[in-house]
Amino acid sequence: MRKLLLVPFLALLVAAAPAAASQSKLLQIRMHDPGCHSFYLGGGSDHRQYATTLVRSGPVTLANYDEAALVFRGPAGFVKHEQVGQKITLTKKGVYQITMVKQAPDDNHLKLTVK
Ligand SMILES: [Cu+2]
Repeated sequence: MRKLLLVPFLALLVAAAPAAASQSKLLQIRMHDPGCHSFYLGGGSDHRQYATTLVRSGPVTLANYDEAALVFRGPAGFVKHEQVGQKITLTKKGVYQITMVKQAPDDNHLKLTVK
C-alpha cells in the first residue's frame, strides 16, 4: 500500500527539486520511516540524513514533502497548516512544534527552534 502511494509522491519530489534548490535556506520535511516524517538534512540515496529536532537562524522556509498536511504550532498562538508540496516561511523567533494531520500516536513530533 505504501509503495503504491510513494510512486506519484516521488514524481512530485523530482518535479519540485529545481525550485527547491534555488532557495538557500529551504528546509524539507520528508516522508521517512520510522516516524512518518522528519527534517531532511541532505545526503544521497544511500546516506540520507534526517532529524526530528533542529535549531536554525530565521527566517526559515520549509517545504512539505510528507504524506499529508503539516500543522505548525509556534510562539504567541501561531498555528498554520501547510499542504503537501507547499512552502511556509517562519520569521518569528521561538520554538515550533510540527505534526502531520491525523498522524499516528507514535509518529514523530518535530521540533524546530528559530533563533
Ligand atoms: Cu508524516
